[in-house]
Amino acid sequence: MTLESYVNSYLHPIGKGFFAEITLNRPKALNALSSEMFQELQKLLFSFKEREDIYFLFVHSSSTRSFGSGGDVKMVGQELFKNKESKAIEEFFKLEYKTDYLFQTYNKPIVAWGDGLLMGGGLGIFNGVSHRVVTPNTLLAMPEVAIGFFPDVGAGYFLNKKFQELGRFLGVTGARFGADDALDLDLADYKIEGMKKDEVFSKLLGETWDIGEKAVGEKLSGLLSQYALNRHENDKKYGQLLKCEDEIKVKLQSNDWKEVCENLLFWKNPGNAWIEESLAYFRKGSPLSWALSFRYLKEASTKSVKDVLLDDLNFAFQFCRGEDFREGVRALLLDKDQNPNWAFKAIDKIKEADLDPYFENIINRELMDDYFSSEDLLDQNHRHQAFQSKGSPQV
Ligand code: QUE
Repeated sequence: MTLESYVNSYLHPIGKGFFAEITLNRPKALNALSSEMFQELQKLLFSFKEREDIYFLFVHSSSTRSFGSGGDVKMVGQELFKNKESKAIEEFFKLEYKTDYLFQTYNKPIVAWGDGLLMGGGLGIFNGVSHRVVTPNTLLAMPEVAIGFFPDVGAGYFLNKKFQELGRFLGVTGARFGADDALDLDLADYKIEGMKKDEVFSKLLGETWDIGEKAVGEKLSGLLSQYALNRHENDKKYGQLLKCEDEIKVKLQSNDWKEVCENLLFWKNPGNAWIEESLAYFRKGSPLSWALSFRYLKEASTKSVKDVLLDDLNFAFQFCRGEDFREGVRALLLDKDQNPNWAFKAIDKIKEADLDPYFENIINRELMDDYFSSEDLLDQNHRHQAFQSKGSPQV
């Protein structure tokens, strides 16, 4: 392939068929995912879907530094300064969450090699696949509260899968975590040394895959398990989160966002360096984002992945109308002064009535539901129609 773009693909012939390699290749932006990249990913996933001669997909990054650092929120921030009703923003979030939905519901096994940064939008894609590989160098996070946003890309679904209080701790603080925590919380399936990638790849190329759809997934599981690093058999509390499971649960167990945020703010001397570090990330975030994120994650705990992604779309548009998201992107990613001027300076200034409007529906949910399930690549039927027509009643 001579033309290098942000998303590259290659069909590797094996036996009578192929496996499809997809490479995320925007290393200068640490693979921040743009609208064009989501469109390209959708195009590839749709074209491989119906082909019986494609056994499985392998998604990875051209750089060991990052599988994905997030969505291209720099673009979103820049657009927000021009026009809060920007069509480019509307299209971006529609494309992003539809791509997440496609990965979550794909009909073929997908191996994702999640080395380096695995944050925000990158984690959204990663979490949708059937075979999730992390390495000892993987650094995961849902860091959006730092930019006045919320844990999106299906986090209401995947952070709630196992140990809900621990998942919510990650979403509300933006804490960085590692491969072992990801395995503990069912956010990854295998931990393999990063430098084994070529060896694993060659192994996959040398195998027979003309064995039936179901057997392909099982065979992949077996092969990846052979390369996986063993966890200490007798030490279930291997990751950081499970080591502090009881303490975190006590702080996060309330249903009341204000109580939980205060528990975190006033958590003095936790006696654990990882918790200290996580609380430092938390304190830098937007108080309004803490409150909204906690309530959002809590309410998402019983929802399907599609409902969560449709909620994400609605919530993202609500955040675009507010002030903190634009301010957070400005302070951290555009001007880089690291000094956001948040709408609410403290959690005790926020009232339930400040949160309620964010939970009102402003999208045309039925149309967006259809859009998520359609293979309409050019999006002719859904272009710029995310919103309910002005003045229409809330559904
Ligand atoms: C919180 C975030 C993001 C972030 C930093 C945060 C995020 C994101 C990026 C990012 C990183 C590198 C880039 C880029 C964006 O940083 O979502 O364009 O080149 O995408 O503290 O949520």
